Amino acid sequence: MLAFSIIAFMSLSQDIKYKAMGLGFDLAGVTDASPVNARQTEIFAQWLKSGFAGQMAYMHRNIRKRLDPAMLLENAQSVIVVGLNYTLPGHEPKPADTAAATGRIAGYAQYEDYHSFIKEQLYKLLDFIKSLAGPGVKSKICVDSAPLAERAMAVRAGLGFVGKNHILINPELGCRIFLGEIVTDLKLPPDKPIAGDCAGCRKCLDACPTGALRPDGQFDAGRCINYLTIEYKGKIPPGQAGKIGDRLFGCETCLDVCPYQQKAPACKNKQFKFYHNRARIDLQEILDLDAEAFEAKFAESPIKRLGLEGLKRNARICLANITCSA
Ligand code: B12
Repeated sequence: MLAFSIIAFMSLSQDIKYKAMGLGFDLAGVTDASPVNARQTEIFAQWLKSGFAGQMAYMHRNIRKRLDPAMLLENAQSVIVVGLNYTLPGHEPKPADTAAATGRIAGYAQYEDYHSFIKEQLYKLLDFIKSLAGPGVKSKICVDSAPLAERAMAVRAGLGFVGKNHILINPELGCRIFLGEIVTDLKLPPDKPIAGDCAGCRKCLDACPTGALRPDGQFDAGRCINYLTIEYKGKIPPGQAGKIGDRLFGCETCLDVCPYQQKAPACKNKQFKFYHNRARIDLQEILDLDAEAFEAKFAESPIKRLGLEGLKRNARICLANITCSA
């Protein structure tokens, strides 16, 4: 009887991971719902204390929840972590065909908004889990916005390791991996972390345009171009605006230069919508948009969250930078 239960427990976990792959995820693993370890708690506390969260006040809230999944869901036992590879289909951002000044769009924003896409797939995975384990299974789905240390969970569940660029890297799939989780009261056998590291490589530190990747290993989000162009509210200080160059929305330099990314396969999920003409956008076109046209153009895109005024602010900075460097 005991042997049977162990086999059922192992096979449920295998079935869940197999189903996750069938739903179009590239990685799936399980960790227990224990808190993050002391070293990671310390990294997080130090990060907040140093002011590296910038204006992201939400990072100061729900700290205990963020570091302990059991506080997100009563009687939580396991965290199922999935990864979606978003390496761009094999093409380089095309230089503009016209003389128009264009701004660069980070790879992730050339796809539809991953939050809604991944959540939808995780709800399907949850339906599948309930069909096997019973409708009473309690769960919480998390994709980015929930207070959960997603990278720490993904490391424990064996999806990859955290690199010097602070990104969870999978040795086969590279850096462009979105994460999503189901925190559940179902007890599942945990997977083991996988081996991997950056060894002596420091390409990301050298390439970061703003020094957000600090030599001491900390990450100063306040300097990161993702933060400045997407999260930061108000006028970007001139010293920092100058370093943004022609990046209209986001930055992935620390991912692009990573040796693991050079051999990464392209995203194979055909349901995850990719906009082939979005690597660069005409800056004047952005400045001419009204609210209705903005809504229509970016309805399903992560760019929508920034809002029209934020995007226009970035477009003006890019234009000024392009003019200065011409
Ligand atoms: C706030 C935030 C940001 C901020 C701050 C980024 C940062 N590095 O902290 C800004 C706006 C700048 C940002 C940018 C980006 N983000 Co972001 N972001 C988050 C968010 C909401 C919280 C991250 C956080 O807790 N930061 C605080 C620091 C201290 O935590 P941390 O770096 O994750 O470190 C933890 C562990 O990794 C571990 N740890 C830290 N360092 C080390 C080192 C070693 C050696 C080890 C073993 C462990 C370890 O301990 C820490 C405490 O648990 C998460 C979603 C979530 N809920 O987790 C997404 C998330 C981290 N972001 C993500 C992405 C994709 C990006 C961008 C690539 C955006 C883009 N252009 O595509 C950039 C990458 C910038 C970068 N190099 O990190 C993904 C990362 C996926 C991945 N493969 O790692 C996440 C997980 C969202 C998701 N669901 O997919 N982001």
